[in-house]
Amino acid sequence: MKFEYAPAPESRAIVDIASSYGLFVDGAFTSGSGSSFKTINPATEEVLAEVAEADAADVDRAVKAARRAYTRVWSRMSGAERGKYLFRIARIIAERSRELAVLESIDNGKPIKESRDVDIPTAAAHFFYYAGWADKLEYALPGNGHSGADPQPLGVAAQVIPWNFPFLMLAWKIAPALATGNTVVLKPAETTPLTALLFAEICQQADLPPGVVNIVTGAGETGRALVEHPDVDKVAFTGSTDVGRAIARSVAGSRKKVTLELGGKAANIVFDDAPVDQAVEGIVNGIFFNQGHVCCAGSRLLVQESVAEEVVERLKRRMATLRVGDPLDKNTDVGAINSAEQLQRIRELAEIGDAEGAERWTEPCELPDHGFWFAPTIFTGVSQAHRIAREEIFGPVLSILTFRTPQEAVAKANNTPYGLSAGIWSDKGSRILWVANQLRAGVVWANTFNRFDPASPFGGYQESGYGREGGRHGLEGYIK
Ligand code: TXE
Repeated sequence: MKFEYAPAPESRAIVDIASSYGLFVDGAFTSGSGSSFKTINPATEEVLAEVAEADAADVDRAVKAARRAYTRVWSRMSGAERGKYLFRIARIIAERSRELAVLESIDNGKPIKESRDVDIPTAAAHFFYYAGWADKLEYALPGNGHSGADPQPLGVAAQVIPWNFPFLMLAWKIAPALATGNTVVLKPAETTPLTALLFAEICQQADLPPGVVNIVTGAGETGRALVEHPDVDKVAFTGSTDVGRAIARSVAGSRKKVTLELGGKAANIVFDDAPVDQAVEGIVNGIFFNQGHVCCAGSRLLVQESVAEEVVERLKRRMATLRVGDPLDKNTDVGAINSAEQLQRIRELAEIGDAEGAERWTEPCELPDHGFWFAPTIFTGVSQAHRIAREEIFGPVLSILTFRTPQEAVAKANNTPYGLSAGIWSDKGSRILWVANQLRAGVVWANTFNRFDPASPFGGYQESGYGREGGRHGLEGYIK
């Protein structure tokens, strides 16, 4: 495994990062209450910008702006007109995709080949997809009365998103909300606010009516003020299970419709008849894509005992070829961990794995002492009782367990409080179908992993949350 850091100044030069940013409220950038926080480049610890921290009064201004825009403009507009704005936003995202990708990699730490080929194009695809829905939802003209069966928007949506896919999560949240006629106040995560602020600029460029999208930056307190605001009709949250639970409690009994997309501990199940090379690629993609900061990461490998040794050996050989380092280098496979806190969490859980008796393996890789880095790591000899087999690590750490029969694989895969995703690797269609039907997971991939499409619904069971995002099902969270 190789660590490589050769700063790529030519890519850095295509983004223009201001020294400070305000909030985006009612179509304009404003300074807010006066407090601010710093966002840093996790690969270097360099301060990128000072960003306004919204307090409850700022959040209230943003919700009021969203309410005004909803009542006066957005809910009165025909779906076809709303669709035009969404198409325009989608086109601008596609046009500015290089700038967005570089900014995302600088603020988040993810490899540029991922932000360039996955995050930003998939975000644009979400806007294109939901733009297409906007004029296919209503049966009566606005103002001419609706039949009781017509889908109606909810009103103002409060949306809180995490740091692992900052721009893509924004698209997952904002595109269906606007298509269905809602207006939005969105809070990006405190470690990755920059692409959401660039999106605010894109809204201006698209001439989106003021107040339809508002961006309030800040940490958990800002998020709390937003989701608890009494004039919010919908809460959409992606983040940790603990915060999701707190939000569900705080809005219980109110009129707010809630969707929660929380953590996961997905099983990636490899049977003895699986195409091994393909499966190894799927394992690597499942856990090392985006440094493992993925709610649906294949963080538990369940491999059939008869092929376990071979699969683990091939996996180690493949891991030896991974390049860890500069997120802006297009050859980088594994970038920086997003924050010092997340790095600490990963280190602690890996140490718990050592203490519990699992065997840690990582290809030697010299990491620098600045920036936040964790080399791709696997644990063998893991049992179901181990904390590294039960808890979400949210880092490039794979726990490997074995099984003998398909029944045992299913029992182990389902032995988790989560239920977001799973992967199956086998050459036998009947086996894939049988296993997929037994798994308690919102998304099941067969002979692939981490595939996303705007037309496919995504979401979990149990402690992975409720509601679906993406596809036709993604509209349901935003209509009455
Ligand atoms: O999440 P938080 P953190 C998991 C993952 C990770 C752990 C902690 O296991 O290690 O959570 O990450 C906002 N009311 N996931 O601490 O705190 C916060 O500002 C309203 C899985 O970063 O949940 C940010 O915008 N909002 C996950 C967002 O919630 C609040 C992705 C997520 O932060 C709030 C991220 C509050 N009381 C972490 N407190 C996934 N499902 O993909 C915080 N926030």
